Amino acid sequence: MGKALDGVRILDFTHVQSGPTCTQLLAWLGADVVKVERAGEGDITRGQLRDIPDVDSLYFTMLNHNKRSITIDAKNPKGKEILEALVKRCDVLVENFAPGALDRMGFTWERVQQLNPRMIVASVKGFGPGPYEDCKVYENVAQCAGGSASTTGFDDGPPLVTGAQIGDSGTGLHLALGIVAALYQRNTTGKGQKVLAAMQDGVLNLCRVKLRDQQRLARTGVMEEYPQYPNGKFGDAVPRAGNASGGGQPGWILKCKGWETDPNAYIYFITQAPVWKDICKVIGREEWLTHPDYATPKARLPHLMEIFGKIEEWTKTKDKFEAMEILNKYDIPCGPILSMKEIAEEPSLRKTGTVVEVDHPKRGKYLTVGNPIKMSDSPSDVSRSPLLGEHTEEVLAELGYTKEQVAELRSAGAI
Ligand code: CAO
Repeated sequence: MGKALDGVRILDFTHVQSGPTCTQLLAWLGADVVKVERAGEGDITRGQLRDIPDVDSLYFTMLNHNKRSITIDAKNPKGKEILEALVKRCDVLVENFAPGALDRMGFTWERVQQLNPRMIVASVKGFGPGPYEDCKVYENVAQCAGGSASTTGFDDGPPLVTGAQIGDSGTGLHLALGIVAALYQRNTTGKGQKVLAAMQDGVLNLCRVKLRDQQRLARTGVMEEYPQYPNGKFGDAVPRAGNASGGGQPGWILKCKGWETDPNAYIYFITQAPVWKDICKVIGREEWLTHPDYATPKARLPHLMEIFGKIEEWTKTKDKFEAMEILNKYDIPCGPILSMKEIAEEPSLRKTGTVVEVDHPKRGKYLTVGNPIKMSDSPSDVSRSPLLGEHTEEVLAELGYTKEQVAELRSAGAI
């Protein structure tokens, strides 16, 4: 079966996490992704957080599936020639260098356009145009600058970063969408364009409900679904909401049986109004159904923490899976707090290809996250990440280089 992006050629100049997430997705959708790396070290993540000496790290392997790797020294004149040939041949150049690095290599937008007017140049940067546009940025900087950290955590604690890599992987996702849209537009215009996804913007896009709340707070001075209501204080900026639900349905994380020893014996519990009757029944608090403090969603708002405390008395008597089973019978929305160990071992995720076992010639078998986007006519197979420069000769042969020329390039330090 064909793939959605069959025939699309990507010149992949990405490194670390944000850019590689984007090009990995495009590769899973069928694009031919050729990753350019420097000979010797390659993408810095190959050597970071290694669990096996001298073997590409999981950090690298889990972000670079389905790609080919070619080593080119972009600052060597002969290396530059190879890159120019690749620019002419490819549809998209994706990069996430520090600001200005691609220009310093000689690949300005104007030069790329000269070489290939159909080329789409897609970039991740930390910030868009403005005071911080020249800054280098990593994940947590973006989480802090995009509004996530100030709105994550508990009211009495410091700002918190989240484990979900919304700055890097989140921005890579945004960029991938921009690239696919630019490819689509090129069908009618015949021209490439620049695509920029700034990490601050990507994080803010994912935090848009908090900008919603900022405006609600400015207008009303209070947000009734936040844990600060009714006894705490609101300032002039959106406070940290602990585990409160971001939507209109109050929720909280509650202890389950075993919480004393198991850090993940918890469940997320949502007191959705249409199932309130069932919640009261399940936890044995039917008197709440007629009590004026609990009977309606509005009446419950000032008592939410007390209500969750009472529900927790019930959840503490069940393990998280038992609680799920009981609550699901009544369509009460809830979710177990799953550890990474539990996720790695979950058979249904293996079955859908969301968690995949991959074989690597140097590290052996390892687990990775497969393509979370499932398409009925464009299934994704996950193939291992390339070794450094594994496809250099193959790609150069496709560009018309002979074996002798490849040997010359090697002795000139271009590849
Ligand atoms: N041949 C020759 N030179 C190469 C090369 C190649 N194949 N590949 C990279 N280089 C050079 C670049 O040209 C650059 O050189 P100059 O500084 O002389 O122009 C140099 O390598 C370093 O690139 P860099 O500045 O991008 O790398 P860094 O490790 O110093 O910074 C990072 C890393 C991520 C902070 C920076 O790239 C960045 O801010 N990127 C944009 C935002 C981003 O994507 N951040 C998330 C990263 S994922 O956590």
